[in-house]
Amino acid sequence: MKISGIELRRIDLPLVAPFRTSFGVEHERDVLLVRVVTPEAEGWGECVAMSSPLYSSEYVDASVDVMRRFLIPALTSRPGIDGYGVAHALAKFKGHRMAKTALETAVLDAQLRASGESFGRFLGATAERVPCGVSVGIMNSIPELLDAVDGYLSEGYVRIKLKIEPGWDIEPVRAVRERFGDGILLQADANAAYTLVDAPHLAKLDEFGLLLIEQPLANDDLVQHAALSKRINTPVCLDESIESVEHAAAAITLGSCSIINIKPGRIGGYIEARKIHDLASAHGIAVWCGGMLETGIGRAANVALAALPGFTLPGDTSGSSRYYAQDVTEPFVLDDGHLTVPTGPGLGVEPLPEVLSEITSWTEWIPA
Ligand code: OSB
Ligand code: MG
Repeated sequence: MKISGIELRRIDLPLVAPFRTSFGVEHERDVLLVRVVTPEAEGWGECVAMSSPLYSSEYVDASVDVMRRFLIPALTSRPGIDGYGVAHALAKFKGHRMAKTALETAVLDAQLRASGESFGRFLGATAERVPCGVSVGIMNSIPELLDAVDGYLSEGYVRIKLKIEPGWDIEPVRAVRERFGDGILLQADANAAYTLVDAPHLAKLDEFGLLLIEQPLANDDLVQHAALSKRINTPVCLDESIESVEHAAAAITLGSCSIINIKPGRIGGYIEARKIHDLASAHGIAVWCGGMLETGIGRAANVALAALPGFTLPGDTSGSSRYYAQDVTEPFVLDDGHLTVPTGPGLGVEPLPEVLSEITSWTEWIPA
């Protein structure tokens, strides 16, 4: 495939409600979209970096800069590039996995649109629809939290994830368990807000029968996660710590986690995501698909990934309306707690042109 050029496009999407985590509050999503143009077809990718480097070191301005100066020239200078070649062509540039994922996805989308194959089929999806969980932000009060959870359960979400931080952990989890009972699938996500000194405190979550606790400790601390795993009964799941298949192999060997949250943007692409899925399956480690408040573009790709057989836990693949009043694509709508895997060529969805032009704040065309 010969790339004619790549368009970068920044859009602003207001969230339906502020989303608060232990690292900050989001009121709107500042999204960088990538459009790869080839003579045969065009393809889209979504960069999941956030405005500030709070979840990881990546942030949108840096993604634009590294794409424009390094990543895009390395792709457009290769006449025969295809989806499988992208990671290799970009490997010499360290980090910036979210930027690399957006480019790889857009190249794959173009390639698959040209060949008529769906993203799910390309990845090896085996399910036609996937069960969906929802990630519930930190709230101002327990009654406010219970109302939010009640609303999501009425909409059909099959699993609730509560964001936690020191001062908002045991009591909100207890309140949700008491109100909604032991029948709901419940888990917590700390986004690295604790240290190993907090192990006795985190052990107080043991009585609530959580599916897992996600990323309790620092991003770069596999050894202490292994120590924590021995001191609490709740299964430890890693998010931020796993940026590659090598990290996943190390975490499995060390016993740092028994479950992995796979977010393609965090690990450099959907092909790397599939490698982690395969490795985890071989070791009996459950995986599920995380999210980064994606628009319909990133959501389509995540839903396809979540349809692989090792994704045995519900993902943060919520419906469009959980995030946005107006999504960039046709909305993903929950049906009996599930989303349907798109079956059209490539991602199977594309931005609605009128919506896109309304919310675009900036574009740049980078010719080959
Ligand atoms: O840690 O999983 C996380 C959103 C932004 C950054 C990090 C995380 C999240 C979520 C929301 O939990 C997942 C989603 O619904 O997209
Ligand atoms: Mg997380």
